[in-house]
Amino acid sequence: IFPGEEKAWKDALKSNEQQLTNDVKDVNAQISRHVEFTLSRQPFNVDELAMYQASALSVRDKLVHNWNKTQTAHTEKKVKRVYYFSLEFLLGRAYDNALLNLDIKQSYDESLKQLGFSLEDVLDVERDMGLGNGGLGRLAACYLDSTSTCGIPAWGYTLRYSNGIFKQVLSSKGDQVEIPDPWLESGNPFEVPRLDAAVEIKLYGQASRGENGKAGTWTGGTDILAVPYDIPIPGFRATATNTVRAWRSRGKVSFDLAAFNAGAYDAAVREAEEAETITRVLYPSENHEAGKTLRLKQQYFWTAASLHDICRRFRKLREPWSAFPDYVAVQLNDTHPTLAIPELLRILVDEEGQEWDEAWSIVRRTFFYTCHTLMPEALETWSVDLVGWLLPRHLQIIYDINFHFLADVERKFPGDRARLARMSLIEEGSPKRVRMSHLAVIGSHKVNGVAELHSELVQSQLFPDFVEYLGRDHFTNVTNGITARRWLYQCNPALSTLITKALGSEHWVTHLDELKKLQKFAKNEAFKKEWAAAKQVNRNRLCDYIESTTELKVNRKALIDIQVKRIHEYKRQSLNILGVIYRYLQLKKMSPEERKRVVPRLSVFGGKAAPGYYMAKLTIRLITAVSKVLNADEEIREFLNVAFLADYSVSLAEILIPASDISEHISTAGTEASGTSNMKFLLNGGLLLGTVDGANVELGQAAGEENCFFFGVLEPDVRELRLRHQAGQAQYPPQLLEVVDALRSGQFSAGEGDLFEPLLSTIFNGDFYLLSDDFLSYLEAQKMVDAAFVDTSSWVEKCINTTACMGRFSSDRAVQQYAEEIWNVEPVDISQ
Ligand code: GLS
Repeated sequence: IFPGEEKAWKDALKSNEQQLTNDVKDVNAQISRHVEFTLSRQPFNVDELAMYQASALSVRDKLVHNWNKTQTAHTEKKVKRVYYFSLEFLLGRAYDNALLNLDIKQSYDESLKQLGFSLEDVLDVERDMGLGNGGLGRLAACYLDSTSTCGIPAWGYTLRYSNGIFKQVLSSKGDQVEIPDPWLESGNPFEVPRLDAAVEIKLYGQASRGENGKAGTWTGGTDILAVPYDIPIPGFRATATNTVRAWRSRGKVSFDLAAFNAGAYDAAVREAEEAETITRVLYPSENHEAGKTLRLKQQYFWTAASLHDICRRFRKLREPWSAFPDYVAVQLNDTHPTLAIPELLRILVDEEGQEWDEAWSIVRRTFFYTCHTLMPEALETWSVDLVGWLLPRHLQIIYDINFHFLADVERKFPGDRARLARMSLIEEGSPKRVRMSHLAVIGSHKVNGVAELHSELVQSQLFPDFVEYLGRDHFTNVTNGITARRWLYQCNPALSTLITKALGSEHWVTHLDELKKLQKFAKNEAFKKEWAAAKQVNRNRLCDYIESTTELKVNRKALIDIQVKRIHEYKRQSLNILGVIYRYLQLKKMSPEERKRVVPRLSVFGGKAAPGYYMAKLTIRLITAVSKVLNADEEIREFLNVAFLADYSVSLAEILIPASDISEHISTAGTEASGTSNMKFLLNGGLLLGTVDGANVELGQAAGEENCFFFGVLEPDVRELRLRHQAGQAQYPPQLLEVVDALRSGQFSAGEGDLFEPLLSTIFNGDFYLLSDDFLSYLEAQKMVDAAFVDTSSWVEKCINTTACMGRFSSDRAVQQYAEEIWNVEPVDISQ
């Protein structure tokens, strides 16, 4: 396998390996080599950005070394791999994570000191890889981390958006303003461009069916290039290093010379520009037709390029196509990658000459689908006309799948036309639409929900017909998980150090169940003191952050109550802020003496609203308006203050999560599929204030209900309550009306009494998210939080016991469960 002399290669590679050691002197040399030769700079003009780039590149060298070993081992052992298709990978920053996973942070700290820099400042130069929106994207990142740590051969496939999730800033009035995040402006030292491995992807054109399920054709159209950029994902103290491969779109021809020579400069680059647009932004707006087309283009471009890669890898094995599912498991993260199903069929039937039935059987053994929602409207559909225009051959294939599928449904449930209409891949109407979730369900081997309650509701509410048709075994649950590397070890050094000291080693970082052993310290006064001290370090860090980025003055002794997540009506940030207003109104009525007996609060919010989501944006305005009033109220602000932290991101979460005393996960029952920040907060010794929804249920079971604050209506009652609202029979508690009156008086909007009316009117018109039904029990739960917090000793005991029970919520457990129960993929030992 070596071109030229084997010995020459082996000696050279050995010498490279020897240069990767982690003695400080060697690290100095590695970094300075990148300064001198890669950046082509001299020591006198190395600023923090240059030091970040050079030192990060030296870390990348180490990652690449492990990565090559990993890929060689996987190839030699002909292992089965899992391919995680996710339109979002919210990786955050890579540098600190790599230093910790490779156990080289100390050397780099010392080296940078010697070279005249502070590691902390250099780490701060890195920009977040914000290639996602929220929980779904961060889950994908946690799962890749865990596959590497657990030795499971995996690739993540995604798009390399040149603008990730927008940057959120607040206007002087307190409204969300979106600005672009060109995160690649200064390059990304953690990615490896693979310009030689570009793939051609076709769009538009003409298609024809083959006879009797034989090969069809797809001709004409436009070809664009998909160029892969690889990001290595290191395991914790492990050689195994998996990959996230992110595709960038390029024009096949960078510009049209003939048009250019004729002076038509715009036309000369138009085609290339159009191609580049595909990976310009994450989730283009769907408010207009062009946005919808672009989204569908993104989905096809990404899945087709990824499958092309996977098939190329498979062909090298020289195995028959029937063996494809023995080497390949593709996990579809939500419906976004569902076009992979007809695309693989197209490859098998049109390009590889497989018979339809055999091809369909291969497809159904290859794919697995995770559903991440409960909102029927969140299940994607695409207009048939749009699919046919952009992907004419795929539309034929989808119709053919539907033909066979509905014939089979008819065989099983003869004469049930209503059922056929409900289950069809095509929704009748004008225009007709392709139901991507139905295609994902029938084209996959297994469908899973992401928390126990969610998986039950997926079966009973979203896909009951499919449960009857495919059987219960087709559906399963894998409760989400989070990586303890980033979400405790890295983000909370104070608590991690204490835990390691108590447990005697860092073994817990990869075996999170070991935290159970903390229970025996829950009554140990000295340990509790240290625990509380660690929390105070984290609270101080957050308070410093708040005071340096906002105009707020905060009370460092206050109970810190955090709600950070995407802003959405179902997540009910509005319930939280209405509760804050109620608390404020009560504080105003108290005498100074009475106030001193109240537990001081700092309520922290963070999260982005979708740019076109009016009600979510108004909620942000309400939170910032309340924050302004409270902060200006000198007699109240030490007892109650509100901070809205702009531009919530993975890096900001790393500061927020360790600092909470309680965090709020208060969606209307039956609306949040799982939630994952709930797991992160509890792992970091904060307590849960939540509804009986998503993974809160299992978190409560694990931590013990005595350590959580639950409130609110239960899922089975939601329907009935909604009907009652529709019938105008709802009751509005006086506490809520008091808050509404205050808002209508303009007390929080400089006299503009109707500013928040659209938000309030949702409560009085149907109250779909049941704010009025949950308001009193929410206030009660908050009262219990205050009462519990006063008893510091028992509070800390609750926190320790909660953290101790979080083992089950490790993403290591989750990916191992996927590997065993769903993918049938084995871990591989790279050292052998
Ligand atoms: C989401 C759900 O809304 C979350 O409840 C869930 O934790 C997450 C990961 O499973 O997936 N679905 C989605 O579209 N975005 C999410 O964050």
